[in-house]
Amino acid sequence: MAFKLTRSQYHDLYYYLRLNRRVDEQLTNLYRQGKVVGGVYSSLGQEAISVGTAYALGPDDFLGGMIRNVGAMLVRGFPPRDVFMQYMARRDGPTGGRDANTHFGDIRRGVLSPISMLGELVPLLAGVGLAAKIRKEKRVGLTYVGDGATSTTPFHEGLNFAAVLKLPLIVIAENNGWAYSTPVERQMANTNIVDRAQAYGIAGVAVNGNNVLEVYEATRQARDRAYKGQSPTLIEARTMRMKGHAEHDDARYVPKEMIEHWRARDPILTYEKLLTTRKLMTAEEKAAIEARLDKLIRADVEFAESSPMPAPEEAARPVWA
Ligand SMILES: Cc1ncc(C[n+]2csc(CCOP(=O)(O)OP(=O)(O)O)c2C)c(N)n1
Ligand SMILES: [Mg+2]
Repeated sequence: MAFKLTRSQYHDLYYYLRLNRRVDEQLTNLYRQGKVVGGVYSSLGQEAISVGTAYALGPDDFLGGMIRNVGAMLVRGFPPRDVFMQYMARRDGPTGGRDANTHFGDIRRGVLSPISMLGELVPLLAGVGLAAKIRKEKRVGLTYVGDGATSTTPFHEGLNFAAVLKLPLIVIAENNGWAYSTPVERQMANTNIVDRAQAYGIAGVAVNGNNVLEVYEATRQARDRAYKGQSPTLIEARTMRMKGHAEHDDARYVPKEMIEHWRARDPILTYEKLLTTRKLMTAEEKAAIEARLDKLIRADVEFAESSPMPAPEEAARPVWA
């Protein structure tokens, strides 16, 4: 690794991977208890991408995530209670029950709210890069697209715009094999998304999206490249969507062997093994992290569940139009 991590940074990465997984599991529980308003979009198996990319950013950088990037929001400092309240549409949640799932952000945390229309965050984060360039501020904009989202017009427009102006932009293409029930080979003729970087004339890197250190390293390098005004970067992170599109979808169209193949490459177990082999985390340290998570998740679920539903007359108040 070109960027050396301290022992406590290795632990941070582990903490956020586990936090992402614990929040995901909790959301599934709340959904099955009928407490979630709307769907639950799992990030199971994709945690290393959200965590590794967000952890590689600096405090002044911006990111805009999609529904599976809750891990990135946790790294940027949102507490789990915000995620739980948002999914349950509670009064004290980030949007006070007006929007659902991960559809919230906070400029002070450098987090832009997701946009449902796939690909639209690419021109938006290119705009963040353009503003930074004009103001001569050291700042990069990072966003995510799924394999399906790479077929959209704004993905092309945003990336081409950033390429021509050499804007500080990083686009993470999460190639998880599926866009709803469409497999990647029915989505594109060339399934190497990273090849498109060459067509735009920008830097492109393909990484194992289930290896948090590889994801982190590629993003750190992309950030340096962006700061120097050298080139935007397209990072293709190869992974697998381990559940259906959302909790209501049992993914019966996904071959079982494909799930099994990737289950054996689980990003958290992979990282755990690495930390143990390299003697970077003891069994006691691991247990202490899990105990900290137990406490946090329990307290935040309790807090979220005791937040009331919003008052009906408040519904249209802080809404734009
Ligand atoms: C422009 C646009 N078309 C269609 C949809 C409906 N839609 C939401 S998610 C989704 C699949 C996305 O697949 P992918 O980009 O691979 O992301 P993943 O769900 O795998 O994370 C679709 C078709 C949308 N939100 N926006
Ligand atoms: Mg996909």
